[in-house]
Amino acid sequence: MDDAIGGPTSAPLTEQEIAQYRRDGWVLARGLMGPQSVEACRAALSDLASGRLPLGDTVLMYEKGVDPATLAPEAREFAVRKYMDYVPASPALRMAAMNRRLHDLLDQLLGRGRVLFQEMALVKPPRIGSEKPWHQDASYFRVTDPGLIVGVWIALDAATRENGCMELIAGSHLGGAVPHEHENDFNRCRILDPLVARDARIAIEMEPGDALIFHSLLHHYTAPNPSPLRRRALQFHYHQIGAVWAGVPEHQRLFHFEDGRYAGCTVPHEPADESAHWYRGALPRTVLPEEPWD
Ligand SMILES: O=C(O)CCC(=O)C(=O)O
Repeated sequence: MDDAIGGPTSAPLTEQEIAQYRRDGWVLARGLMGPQSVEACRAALSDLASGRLPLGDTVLMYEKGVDPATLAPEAREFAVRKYMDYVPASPALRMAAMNRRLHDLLDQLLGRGRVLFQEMALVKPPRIGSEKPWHQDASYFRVTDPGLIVGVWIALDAATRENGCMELIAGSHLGGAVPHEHENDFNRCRILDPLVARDARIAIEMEPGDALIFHSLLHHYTAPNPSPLRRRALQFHYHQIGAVWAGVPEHQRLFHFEDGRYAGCTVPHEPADESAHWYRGALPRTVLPEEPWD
């Protein structure tokens, strides 16, 4: 792929790649994590799901309709959709978030000094992995300047069209914040259908250890996983130091319908049961870069 940085490497981004991030809202860092680190992250996720590693503050969310109490510990990782707040649970997962190679690239794009404020592992299980509708990540964060936020999505398995790789619309971040509708189902929220330029979508197929770096206003989506293949990924969100976190009124200035009503994803748009949504603000994890293991 032309947009690849190429090989397991600590090479800096080229001027073309920096320009691509500004113009298209994304850039791909091939081989950001080596095989040993990838394997250690996979093992840590598996250990968290099965109980071999204490969960601590880590939260597991399962695919809809799954009752984890009915599953043997070893089977749980094949029904989990999402892990949250896992960085302190394992040195491998912390390393992935603090990887010096990654932060050198982010320094080039955004300048120095940032905070890890959200960490998720998105593990679309074989056959039952559900879709993530088209959205802008900034719709989930009550920040006033989405340009100070960057998302990093790291493949732990090969991510392909078959098992639900990332799809995106290059340049869509330049259109600013667009209204989202809340499904009043747990944190499911989507860009209003006519505003998604589906014909221009591109699928970003990735190998384990590759990282997609993307702007928080980029329109993106992942399809369901009907295949027998796993599709595990780590996703980190960082904000630059000084980014302002605010309330719903400030977020509403960015995300609103034509009539001014709130159209972000941090509260449901209709009255909904407590269990249907969760806004938990930002984690305060200062980035202290660490040398990658491989
Ligand atoms: O990995 C996925 O399936 C979805 C990732 C994503 O776009 C998100 O959680 O914001």
